[in-house]
Amino acid sequence: MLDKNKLDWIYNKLFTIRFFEERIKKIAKEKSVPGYLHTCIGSEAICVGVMAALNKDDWISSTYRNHGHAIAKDCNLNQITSEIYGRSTGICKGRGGSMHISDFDRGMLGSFGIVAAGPPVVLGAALQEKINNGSKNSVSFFGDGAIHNGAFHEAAGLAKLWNIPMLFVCENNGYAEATATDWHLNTKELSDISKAYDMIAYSGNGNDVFEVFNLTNKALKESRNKQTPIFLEFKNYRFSGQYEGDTQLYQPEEEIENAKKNDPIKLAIDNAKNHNLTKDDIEKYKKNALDTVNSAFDFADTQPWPKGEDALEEVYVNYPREVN
Ligand SMILES: Cc1ncc(C[n+]2csc(CCOP(=O)(O)OP(=O)(O)O)c2C)c(N)n1
Ligand SMILES: [Mg+2]
Repeated sequence: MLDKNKLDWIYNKLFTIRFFEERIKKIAKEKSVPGYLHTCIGSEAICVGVMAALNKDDWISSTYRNHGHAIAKDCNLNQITSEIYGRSTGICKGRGGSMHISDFDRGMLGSFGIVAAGPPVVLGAALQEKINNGSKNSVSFFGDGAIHNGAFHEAAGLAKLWNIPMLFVCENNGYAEATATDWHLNTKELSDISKAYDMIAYSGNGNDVFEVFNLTNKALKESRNKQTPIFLEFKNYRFSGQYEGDTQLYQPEEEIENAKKNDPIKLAIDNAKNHNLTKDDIEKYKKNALDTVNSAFDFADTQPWPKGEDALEEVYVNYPREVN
């Protein structure tokens, strides 16, 4: 049985991510923030279940569908929201926007708009841990679409060759942009791809936060004991479009309705009684999460914009000339 603090954390995070993304959907319709917005409704159990198995300073990488990973990695919600609003108090000082939330202090090595850009970065972090006898875990999140990208294969091949303990966590949400997974897959099961690298692989129900948590715990231990990478596939469903504004005409209504039966938030609520949680507990989690989300949006909306004269700060190269 999980202890109460862990359960509180898991349920608070699940609701926070869902309410946050629902609010993002609204602001996307209003077109009140710059840039593309991608929501992770349907992925909450993967974000929370994996992060519940990690320590606060473990390394992760994310994708453009990153809000849930950042929230579950305990990045500051006010700063995340400010970043999405492009404000100077954002987690990357408003320079990255929604798709580029990173926070090295919390092990969030980056969110990448480029598909499969994360695995090689996390491989580097994990290699460094191995060389320095470090104890931090290393986990790269990516989508089903990323398994066709060379960067994923390079990272997978090297991780196995160098005996690097790390997790490759694939969120198989049924779609890569408008292409359904069974249209783009050239193996019977997605996780079969790991066979090319003789890599251990497990698949789990990405809608069940407790299954995700248990499988991640098991994989972390095995990966460390055997000094080997492990591929984890979590199956779920992408309720949102590829981006906010996507008409989703390619996702049959019946398919969406069926997937709703396994909505990760619904499953977590159904599961609450098995963890001795009451309806009151659930209501408290919801209220707490909604208050946190509302105050983050209130905060972000009042924050100052970055100053033009700061545009050349914190870039790789500062040119020794005045910019007018
Ligand atoms: C290297 C690269 N190729 C193509 C794209 C365009 N693109 C953006 S999202 C996407 C689909 C990725 O799908 P998946 O990995 O399943 O992630 P999901 O959106 O389902 O979370 C593609 C091909 C890109 N961003 N980067
Ligand atoms: Mg996908």
